Amino acid sequence: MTKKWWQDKVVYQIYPRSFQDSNGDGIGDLRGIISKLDYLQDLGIDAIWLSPVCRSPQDDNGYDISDYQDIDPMFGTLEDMEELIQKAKERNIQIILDLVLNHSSDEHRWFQEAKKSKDNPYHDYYVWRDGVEGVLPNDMKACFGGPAWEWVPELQQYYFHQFSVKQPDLNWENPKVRREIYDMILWWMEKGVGGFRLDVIDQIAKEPDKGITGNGPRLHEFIRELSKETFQKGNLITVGETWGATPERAKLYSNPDGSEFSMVFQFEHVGLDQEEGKEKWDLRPLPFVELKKNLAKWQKELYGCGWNSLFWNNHDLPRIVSRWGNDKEYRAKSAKMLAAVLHGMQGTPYIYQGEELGMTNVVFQDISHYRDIETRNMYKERMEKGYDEKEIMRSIYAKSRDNARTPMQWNEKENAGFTTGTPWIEVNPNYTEINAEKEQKNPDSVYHFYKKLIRLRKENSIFTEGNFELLMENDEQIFAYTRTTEKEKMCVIANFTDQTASCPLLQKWSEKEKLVHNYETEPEEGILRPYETMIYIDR
Ligand code: TEU
Ligand code: CA
Repeated sequence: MTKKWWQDKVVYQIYPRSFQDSNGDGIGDLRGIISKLDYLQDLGIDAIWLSPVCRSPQDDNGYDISDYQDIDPMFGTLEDMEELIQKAKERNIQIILDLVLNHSSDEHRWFQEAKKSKDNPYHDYYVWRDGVEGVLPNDMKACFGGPAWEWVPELQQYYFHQFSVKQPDLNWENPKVRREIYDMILWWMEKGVGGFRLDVIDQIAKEPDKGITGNGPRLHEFIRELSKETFQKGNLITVGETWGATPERAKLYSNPDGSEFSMVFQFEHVGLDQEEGKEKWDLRPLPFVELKKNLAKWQKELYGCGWNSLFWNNHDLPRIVSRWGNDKEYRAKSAKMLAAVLHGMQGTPYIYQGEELGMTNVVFQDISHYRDIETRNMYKERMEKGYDEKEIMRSIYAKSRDNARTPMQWNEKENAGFTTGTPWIEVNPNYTEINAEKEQKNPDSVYHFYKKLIRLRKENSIFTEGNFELLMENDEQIFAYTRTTEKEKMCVIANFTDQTASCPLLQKWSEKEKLVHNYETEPEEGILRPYETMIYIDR
């Protein structure tokens, strides 16, 4: 496979409302991001994936868009966006926009029109079924709880929504809808954006009468058309969010011929610590050996015929250091270990804001402090079903999306330097310990470890090209693998536990050049210390 220009890039995800507030209203905004571009340039990232900033009633924090061609006043103006694109470009940073194409807001002009009458030209932009009040077309459920159908008395019809009632699904069967979407994307491309992240793109080809949401029959047909009409006219980085991806499908999404996207987000690994067949709230300990085998499977399957994205975190997931590391006595060590394991693999690394500081999950006293619609709905639903409240809060502490959404911790001043006003969601109280200023000053910090990994990827093509092989696959403590090219071999070794672990690999590798290590001294006699990690290279 010939190398693509974007394959050695590293992406940083910004959740705008929690990144940096510039005007004291407690909500992060575009001018806030502009003021932090130097920070991002110092870190060394190549692109910013910006969670949605378009006009939105914010029912799902911007994933409910009411105007795709305007910026929400809460975040700034179109001019601010143009300035951000420009100023980022000056630092060789591209802006990747988040396209939410499966659904719009119910406050979008299209839906407002669609609701007026069955023969309104916009009616067929959404998915409707005739019916009788109280008798749902079928028993499909929405992702954030409740039925997937909402009754509109004026029309004597139900509309379909896979997410909240304020996120009606767009009807991709309608060619007019698709054309509107393409024109909108071309408009953004003209503004100079560097790419797109496609929200729940594997759910656009739904067929509700057959109970189909993800992976509908026409899915790849729609995506290929979308790609041809838009992305292929530019030189972009595109990534599809696909919860239902198998390796087979991922090869289509990220086909090197460029017919769909550059790469794909797949989520198998982040589902491993939940009870099988249940919800993410139903916790089970991480089956470590399964995690290794799963990541290895994706490395192997896409080698030479597709492209992985590499991530532990995003705005929907808990903080990785709290989840699979140890955010108490080994916070920095385990954060670095997780970083090394991820960045050593083949694919495009995504760093979620604050991950590079080793930011942790938050524990709020009670449900009133939580803002996320998914968390709040689940709490209500489970309380009604009679679950124990302590049990519910335990799930929230482990998995709530708000864990990732507390404000970015910049310094030890009030509100972590995020805002001079009252933040829309409380700051994690550990900001005096964990913040960017402190991390940048300490050469031994998580921040500097990430910075080094990013640089190494640029300097060593083996990170992008090397063939992956999992070692010690049934070992319960060690995550180890090699990457191999014709000329070089690299070995990533990591102890995933807070116990020491014997590692025969050290004998062979410790004589080689060491690229990174999260302890200052050498390990003794082939024993790894808690969360110890190193990357060796044999040139
Ligand atoms: O997420 C897709 C999605 O399926 C999520 O609802 C996911 O199941 C959940 O967050 C896991 O906790 C995307 C966006 O990333 C998310 O923020 C949006 O809420 C969702 O789409 C709807 O647009
Ligand atoms: Ca603001």
